[in-house]
Amino acid sequence: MAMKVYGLPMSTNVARVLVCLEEVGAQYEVVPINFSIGEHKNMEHTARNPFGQVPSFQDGDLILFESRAISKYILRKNQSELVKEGDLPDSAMVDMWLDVESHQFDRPMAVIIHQCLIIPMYLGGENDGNVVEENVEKLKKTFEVYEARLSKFKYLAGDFISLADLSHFPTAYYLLATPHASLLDNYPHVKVWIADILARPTVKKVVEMMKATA
Ligand code: GS8
Repeated sequence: MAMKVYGLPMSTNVARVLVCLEEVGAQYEVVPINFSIGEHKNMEHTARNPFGQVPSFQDGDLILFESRAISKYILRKNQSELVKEGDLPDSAMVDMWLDVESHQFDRPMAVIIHQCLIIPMYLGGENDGNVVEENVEKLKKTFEVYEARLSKFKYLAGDFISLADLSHFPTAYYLLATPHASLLDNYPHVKVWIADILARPTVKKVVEMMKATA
């Protein structure tokens, strides 16, 4: 039975899982969850994700939620090099930078995306400039750390691409659509790194799926 991902590809956390499935060449099915009718909060979906969020994921009897945990499961199941399972220090570096992505990049970016893209495009109304500014400042601090790291190594966990890098792609893709894309001009290594990730064939394929459901 094909693995199932519940949610729309346009959701950053769903796209993160999809790129892992593409990386390992898995057979999978995307089951759309319609936010506009509150499908993510119904009993059927909350049985799969008790937080009423997407993604959720099913592989046979195994049901998971949390996109990074799902991503690791898919990559480990397929012995992907993207998690460096066979090397304890390398795998620890992947885990560490994946946590950095989740806590230091995704948090400010989720607010920036909501304020700069979701509110004007889907909800109507104006964003809160102070909230945007506060989160752009947080993002700059993160980018300073990334710039220093990426001036020494090609990728975050070392000189090898990993889940820690790929995990950034959905949110980095949306950053480029906000008025704050030019921020990257101040961080040349980060800019090259993002371009490199977005040029990866699996990422390009998932970006097309994101566009088709936006
Ligand atoms: C976050 C899931 C999430 O916020 C993960 O899977 O990594 N830490 C979790 N999902 C959003 C869609 S954005 O991709 C969501 O479901 N929002 C609806 C809601 O919170 O009601």
